[in-house]
Amino acid sequence: MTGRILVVDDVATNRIVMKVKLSAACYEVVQADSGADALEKARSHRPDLILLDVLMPDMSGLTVCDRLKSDPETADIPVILITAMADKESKVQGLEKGADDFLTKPVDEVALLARVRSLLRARDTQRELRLREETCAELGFAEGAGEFEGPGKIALVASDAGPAVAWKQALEAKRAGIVQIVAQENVLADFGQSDTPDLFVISADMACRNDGLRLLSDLRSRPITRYAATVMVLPAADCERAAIALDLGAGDILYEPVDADELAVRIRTQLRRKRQSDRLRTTVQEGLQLAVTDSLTGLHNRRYALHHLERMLGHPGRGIAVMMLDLDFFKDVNDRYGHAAGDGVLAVVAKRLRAQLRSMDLLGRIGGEEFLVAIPDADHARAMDVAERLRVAVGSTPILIGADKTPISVTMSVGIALAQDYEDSAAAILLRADQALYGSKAEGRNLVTMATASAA
Ligand code: GH3
Ligand code: MG
Repeated sequence: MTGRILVVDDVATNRIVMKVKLSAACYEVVQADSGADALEKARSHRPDLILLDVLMPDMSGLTVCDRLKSDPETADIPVILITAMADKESKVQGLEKGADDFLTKPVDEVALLARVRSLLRARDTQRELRLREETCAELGFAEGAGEFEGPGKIALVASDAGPAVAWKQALEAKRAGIVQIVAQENVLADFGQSDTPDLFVISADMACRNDGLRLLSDLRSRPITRYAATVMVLPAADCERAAIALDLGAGDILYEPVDADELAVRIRTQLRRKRQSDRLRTTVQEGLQLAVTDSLTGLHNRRYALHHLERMLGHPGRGIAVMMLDLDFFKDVNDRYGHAAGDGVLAVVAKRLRAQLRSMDLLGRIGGEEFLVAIPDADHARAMDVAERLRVAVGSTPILIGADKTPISVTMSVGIALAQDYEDSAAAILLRADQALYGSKAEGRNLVTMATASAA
């Protein structure tokens, strides 16, 4: 992994020591020797991460952190505060100002590098999601809904009930979220889709040493809990396993004895980050959904349908029937009942078609009043049978439109082509289906026509 790291310290020796460690791990290092210098370089060099000394003559690291976090240009850059004195007050203060971690000098190299990796990984994910969100936005898809978010659901999994009860009381006193204590053996079995905790606080050691680390891997590998935030609690100064926990995907780590204030701020940060990622992920998923869907009928759109047809044809050994369906004299429907009524008819037609097909069949709206159907595992007889069913489903009963339920009758013509061999390209087979459709139109409409064996 590469990344650019801004090292801020007024003492040159400290900067150089840090630079040696980071360069050895292949990071690019930029240095700043004062608070003012740090603010300037954060903007001009766009680092991926900032290591920030707390005690500096011109400006405290806490102030620098505060300014970085309130400037939209630099707010997203993770910050690790580094200090000689590890008093609780400044630690909690720093975390509240938006710092991602607080390390004490002399900095343990293994712990530092693990923390750097984990923060850069989190940032990469955010970036990727944001990029996709921007793409969705540029393509004109809706923004993710800014719904109200209730309090976070927090699960505590500890070695024995003692510490868990104490954490629970402290977190509830701080209104950190809805807290429950979960027994180690129940964590993986207990949760369904709807009641998955947003965040797990896990002791590294439970019934056996490293049980917490194993549990963390399990949570990260299961679809239901994969995106939950995790905070790992380790014995004091256990930097080595802290590094392992971070590399396994823990969002944050904390050492015993657990300080309630610190736990509460760290949880708040983790929950905030998780919600941001959830929101981005939802937007991206909705955007993707919109990108392949026809908004009037909810069917796959042309782009998706044609692309998917290519893929279906790419799987040899299965007979595939491709059908072009076109409503008859649809222009007349619009002329007579209005365009809105026409839209309503198209939506109902789509529903009727869908109801006749299996989920593995492809159905898309590929033109105004033109649909594409592709059915795997279909021979001549079955294709004719399905097409006939579709034709009847659309044309046999009038469609009731509007508040007064105006009955509108439409019929549909169908052209079918069977994929002849593996070489049959989507374009060739669509052409044959289209020619067959033209045949149905020429013969009087409301008909199904099968393309002759080969038009080639
Ligand atoms: P044919 O039987 O030969 O297919 O006759 P037709 O009138 O259906 O065919 P034509 O291609 O002449 O006209 C298609 C009409 O479909 C024209 C257009 O007004 C209508 N149409 C296309 N897309 C939409 C749509 O999204 N909504 C509505 N309401 N009408 C549409
Ligand atoms: Mg038509």
